[in-house]
Amino acid sequence: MLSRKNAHRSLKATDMSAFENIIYEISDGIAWITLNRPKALNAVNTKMRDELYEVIPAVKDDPEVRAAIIKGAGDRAFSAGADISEFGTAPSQTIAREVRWERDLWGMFLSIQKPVIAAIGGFALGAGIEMAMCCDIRLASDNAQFGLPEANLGMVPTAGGSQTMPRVILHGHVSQIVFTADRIDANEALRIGLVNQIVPKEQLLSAAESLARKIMSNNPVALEYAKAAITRGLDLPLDQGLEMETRLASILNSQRNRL
Ligand code: CO8
Repeated sequence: MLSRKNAHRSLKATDMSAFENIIYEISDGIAWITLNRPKALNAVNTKMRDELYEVIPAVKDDPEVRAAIIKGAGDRAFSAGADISEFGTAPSQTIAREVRWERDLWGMFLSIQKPVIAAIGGFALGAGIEMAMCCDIRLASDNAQFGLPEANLGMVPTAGGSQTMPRVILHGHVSQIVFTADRIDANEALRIGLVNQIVPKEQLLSAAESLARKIMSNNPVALEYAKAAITRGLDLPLDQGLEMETRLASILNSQRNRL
């Protein structure tokens, strides 16, 4: 029997048609991941989390996939965060902790070596914005709203946000967003660097696709190495980061010379 890890490797978009809360499609090299619970503003319930856990390795391992775009179904939300109706339903804190450890969804997201774009239309709250922060580039519709409401719920951000957000925007902005639990609009998100660009909501997906295609016109191995340099380097002192950059560049050069 295939281990769960190896089983991921053989998954294709066609195997995932039975998903309930995710739509996974591949079109000309782009994997489209749609968070698909529009009636609940695409809130992340356990089922969606489990389905994402199946989809992300497929994005990582399928050579047909050159870039990914994640979006929400409908026009109201990217995702309104964790499904609050499930809060308090975990069997016990110990089991919940074990499950979370075994299913390090956010770490898995961050380990995708291909370019990943978040197309954020409407609300991106809690786990929603946290998921978008695991992406490389964030495009927002003009009606997007962002926030980490966890403090309001007596929680700290636990879908990686306390660590990923300070790697995207300045510490002071993170503290204000987390401590106040206030929502910010697309203009403020652009001003503080939380998103790369704002586009009219009806153009969000075409803008995300054009950006993905532009990126995909470049060498995929160079993109992979550049992503490694950018993301891993963030956690290294400058001298070690520069060494890593030199190492990656020379590996890439030697591969090119062998061709
Ligand atoms: N969970 C479950 N259902 C939701 C959620 C949610 N997070 N957000 C909205 N919905 C549902 C509503 O219950 C409503 O359903 P129904 O029509 O059946 O009543 C429907 O979506 C539409 O929502 P509203 O009627 O409330 O729409 P409004 O426009 O009035 O308000 C808001 C939109 C402001 C987004 C509001 O719905 C809201 O505040 N939602 C809750 C946001 C929230 O607190 N999210 C949780 C953040 S905490 C978090 O994500 C922790 C992450 C921890 C890691 C978990 C890993 C999986």
